[in-house]
Amino acid sequence: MAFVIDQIKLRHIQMPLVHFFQTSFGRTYARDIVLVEVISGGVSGWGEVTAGENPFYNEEWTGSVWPLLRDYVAPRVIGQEFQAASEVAARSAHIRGHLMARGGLEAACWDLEARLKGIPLYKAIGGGAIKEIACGVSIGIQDSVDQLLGKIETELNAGYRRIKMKIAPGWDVEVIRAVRARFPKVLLTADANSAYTLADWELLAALDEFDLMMIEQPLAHDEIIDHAELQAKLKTPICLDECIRSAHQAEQAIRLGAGKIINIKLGRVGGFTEAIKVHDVCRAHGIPVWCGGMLESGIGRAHNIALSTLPNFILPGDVSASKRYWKQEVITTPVEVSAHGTITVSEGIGFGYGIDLAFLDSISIRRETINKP
Ligand code: OSB
Ligand code: MG
Repeated sequence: MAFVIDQIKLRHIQMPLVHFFQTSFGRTYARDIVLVEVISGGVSGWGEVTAGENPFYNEEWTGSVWPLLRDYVAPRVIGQEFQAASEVAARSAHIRGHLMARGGLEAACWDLEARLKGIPLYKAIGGGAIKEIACGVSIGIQDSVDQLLGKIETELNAGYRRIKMKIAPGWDVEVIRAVRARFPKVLLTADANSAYTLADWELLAALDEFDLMMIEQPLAHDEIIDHAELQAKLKTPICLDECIRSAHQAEQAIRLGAGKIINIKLGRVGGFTEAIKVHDVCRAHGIPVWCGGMLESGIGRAHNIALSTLPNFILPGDVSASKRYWKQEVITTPVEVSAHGTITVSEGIGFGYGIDLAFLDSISIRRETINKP
């Protein structure tokens, strides 16, 4: 369905996390999130930019997103006629990197298209093969092993199907040993967020004894070749996160044997159009995928749920209940997870949840409207 973007609204919100989240690259207490609203004929589509507060997961951060969208992406899309949301990403393909900023706007256009058609977002992207999303949780580095064990117990009692724990040098082999001893049967994974190098391969190989479902992005954020070398030395499957930014890179990584699983994040690959391509490449090669998370508000969370309905999202993802992150949500009905660890996809129009505009306004610290010239 053709549309012209009349207006783009950027909004920077601040939301404290219920519990800090620590990875190998740092600790986060509160999120600073840029939301993108694209408006066509009075209908709004919403997207969330998944960049972090600092350029530590990748090169983007909350502060880089705003000028990139305002000065480089908005002028290329505003007033343009698009036949479909799938055409939007190509309009900013000349920009190097900044995929999360570009992806936030692209995802907003898919939501807009779904709303203009009066259908749920998951249908607009060609999803719906899966209607009950299997959920895992990602648990950050804690102040003590006891705290970690307590958190894992809480999440398992809540019904989550897979536990991912963050690891880093000094919080790895012995911590995983303690977790495995306490929870011998649980589906367990470890995410290093690029904290190791190939020189650490013996330490990583020592994790083989714990029967991890996968180890996520052990090596550098931009490294595929070293992951291939490492995978050849490990029994544990490697799952790639940071280093897969496109379907082409996914294809290269698969060809080299750099991993056996890929985590797809909407923002990291620049939006739905590329995420679907990554999904399709993996599916064609028999590589299972799962949906990663970036501590999203309800808007990004709802987009992740839509994405997770594509058929190759075989493994439990990092998309979990709103209440694990937020005291109050930006969507009118928080995302909930059933006692058997699933999210039921919403049949509502667009991303399928209402937006609490009054609450959004109350947590917005910066807003800017870009109009058609
Ligand atoms: O590597 O998956 C990651 C959070 C921030 C940055 C990177 C990652 C994560 C998570 C959290 O693991 C997943 C979530 O609960 O949203
Ligand atoms: Mg990860």
